[in-house]
Amino acid sequence: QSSKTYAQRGHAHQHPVARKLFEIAELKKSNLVVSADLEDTESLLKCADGPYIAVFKTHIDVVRDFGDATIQGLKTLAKKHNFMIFEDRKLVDIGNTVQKQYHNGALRISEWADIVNLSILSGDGIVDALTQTVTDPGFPFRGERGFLLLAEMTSKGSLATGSYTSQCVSLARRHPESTFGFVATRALTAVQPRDAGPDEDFVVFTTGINLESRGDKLGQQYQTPAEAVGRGADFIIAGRGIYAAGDAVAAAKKYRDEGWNAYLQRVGGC
Ligand code: UP6
Repeated sequence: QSSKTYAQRGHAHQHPVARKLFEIAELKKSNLVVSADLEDTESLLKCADGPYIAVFKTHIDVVRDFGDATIQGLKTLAKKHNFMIFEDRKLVDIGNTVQKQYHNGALRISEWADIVNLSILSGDGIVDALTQTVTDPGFPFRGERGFLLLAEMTSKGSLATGSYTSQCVSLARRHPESTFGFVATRALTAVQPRDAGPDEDFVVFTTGINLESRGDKLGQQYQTPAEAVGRGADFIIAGRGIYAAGDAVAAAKKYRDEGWNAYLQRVGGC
């Protein structure tokens, strides 16, 4: 895990999305990702309309009235509050298919999501294909889009372990122009460290964050912000802990403060 500050990492990072992400985190003193698994545009946008969020994570295919108003609303709020948008789409298919799912298509992910995540179950092809899409001279958001690999999962019995996880690290190392980090439960720098480049700095997003609960009835497993950051999370992702709380704004502030204090402790800032 990194003991450098977000400011230091932001200055040095080769990926523009990671640079912007660290800049936002530093400015807003927030490493909080709100996972807004809400099912209509109005609730989704209401959840995004707050000051504590560094990244707003969506599952856009659960929004029953998804359309232009959803996209415009998200973009306007991202500008107003200075946060990035992460579509948790977990793309997984062959290269030719994911290109269509990511760019254009029904969800128009490339148009509004700064970040999207991929599962590498299908092998290298998915990362090759989407890297081609975002680096194509005709792609309208060149330099503004980045990928995370889904290297581990928080659900009980997850198969994203062992060699699957180390393959994610190897693949990310081969695609620094598009891929800047992982969704994982811990820092993965210790995975095959001999292969690591000198300036390697993967950004770790950790799901399954909750202050009140250790899990749900469907196999989700939680850790606290402090536990996650202590294991190497750079950005903590909380869903129901925030949006299902009585006062979601107060809950967001609480998670923001916990995540930020844990980060300060890790980098020796308090
Ligand atoms: N998510 C996980 N675990 C993973 C990957 N993704 O929980 O390994 C996603 C879920 C959900 C969010 O799809 O959007 O993170 C967790 O929500 P919760 O905090 O309400 O459990």
